[in-house]
Amino acid sequence: MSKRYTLTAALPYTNGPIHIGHLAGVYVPADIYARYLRLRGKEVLFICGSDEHGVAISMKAKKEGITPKEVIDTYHHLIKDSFDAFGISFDYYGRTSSDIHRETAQSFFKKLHDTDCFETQTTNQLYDAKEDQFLADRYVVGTCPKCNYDEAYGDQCEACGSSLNATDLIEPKSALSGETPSMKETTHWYLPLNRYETFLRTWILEGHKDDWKTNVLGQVKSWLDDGLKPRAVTRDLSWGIPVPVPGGENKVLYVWFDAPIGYISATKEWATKTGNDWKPYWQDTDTELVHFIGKDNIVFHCIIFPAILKAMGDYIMPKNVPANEFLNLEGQKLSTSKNWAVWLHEYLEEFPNKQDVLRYVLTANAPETKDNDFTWADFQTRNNSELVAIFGNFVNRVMVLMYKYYDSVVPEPNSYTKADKDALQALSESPTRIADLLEEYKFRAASQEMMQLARIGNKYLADEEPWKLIKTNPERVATIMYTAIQLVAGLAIVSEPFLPHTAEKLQSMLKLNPNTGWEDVNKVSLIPTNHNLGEASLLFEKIEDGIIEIQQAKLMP
Ligand code: B3M
Ligand code: ZN
Repeated sequence: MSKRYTLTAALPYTNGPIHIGHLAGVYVPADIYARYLRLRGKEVLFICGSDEHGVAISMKAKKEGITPKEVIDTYHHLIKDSFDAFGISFDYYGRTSSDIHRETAQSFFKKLHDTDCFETQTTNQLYDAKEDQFLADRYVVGTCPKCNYDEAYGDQCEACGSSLNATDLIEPKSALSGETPSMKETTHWYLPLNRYETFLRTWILEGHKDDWKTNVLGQVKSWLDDGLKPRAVTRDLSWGIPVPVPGGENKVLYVWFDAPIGYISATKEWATKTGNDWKPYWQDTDTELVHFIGKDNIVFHCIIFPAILKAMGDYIMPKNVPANEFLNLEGQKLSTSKNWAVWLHEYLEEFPNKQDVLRYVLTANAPETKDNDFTWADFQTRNNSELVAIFGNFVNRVMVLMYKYYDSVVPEPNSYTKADKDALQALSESPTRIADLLEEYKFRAASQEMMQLARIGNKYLADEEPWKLIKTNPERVATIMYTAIQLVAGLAIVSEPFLPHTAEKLQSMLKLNPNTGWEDVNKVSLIPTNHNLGEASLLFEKIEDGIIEIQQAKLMP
């Protein structure tokens, strides 16, 4: 394991709220990994922030008749607050409209410009004469030349992930007027990605062929095999970071040039606020940099941003980019515009104190290797038959019996049977099993390994039936209850990355020593004899059909 970890999560656009697709694809896995590394005592910097430039925000502002600044302020605070309430444990959450970000992004551009890393090209670009607006990025929609998806944008096709030039689109239409665009000459600065083809091929396709996910390697390989072309990194737009060199008047940085630099500017803001140095997190080869993103962002995090960092010279490359696929909702693609989504801020209002239920369901069904589906029925089943019936039931029975038989003071064990030893063996193995999976970003499997420990505890108690022995064999019951409380304590630790709110509640119920760490779960005596336990309270509650029907009805048009 490395000395230091810089973990980044994709900066959400401030043109709308966060939904379960963002959570499942990016933020829950990133948070699980950050919490796990902290539990292992590692130095972790978990960075995110709002992505506040780009055409999507200008279009939202135009549609709502407000300014882009009003749009970003509304959604920056809504998004940040909902992440906080959900328990996504960023160390810092910045925003790309900040001065420090503008200065950082402009300094990147200026250095690359002054060291001849750019080419300038004067070309004919798509133009909407009616709106007197060049049509870049989401200002133009058309058919993707790669996969024929008919809602591809000027810079990217979200269906196949391809990065596009607007002039590549088939039958382009202005997203502003619906008109077919004309062409107009303009000059931009281009990052010659072709210069980095050999570097990228060696670094990724050879260097990471065994430890990067196949879906990521597959996309990178297809772009490299197609041949990389120079990519415009400036735009004829008004909303964005001004181009800081002569000739850049009325032009701004392409949002995907500036946004990833937002990870670095947010790190600088964090360092200033905490009295730390930002450089080790981005320029020290002892640091492990991991980007958590969705598959539509692979090209920007595996090709374009690494090329920018390579050109800048003294930056580290990401150790991994474990991009997830997409999450669908009730069998259909999540859609902001069609309001076919479960919004995080609404979930938090309608399911207060059930953050961990959604975390668990989104992890257990995570689209790690292929698109996957979220259904409210599955949400209810996972809550009722796993979190309530296994995890919650096991913990509650142990705590209640401890109170009933021993007034919540942990008894002295006597001789162990094979069943006791098997249960304690499973406990001692669980942290390594879970850790091995988390180290490979297999969060679904890791969450099931954690749940398996609860299943083992639940079955152990059901098989040993202490309630039938308490009158005839109290010595045996003492050993059973001592063994069972060790499993409960182990769960309180290994569940923390997945179910942080539940783990916190359970650790205080157990009055667990706050210094108990991941490594301690390997030992048998997590909770010593004569330890005073706290009061039991239910960790989860059943979700009734009616509650689910309300959510399903909300989705119906
Ligand atoms: N704002 C999110 C998206 O493409 C984009 C990520 C930026 S990460 C630097 O939906
Ligand atoms: Zn496509």
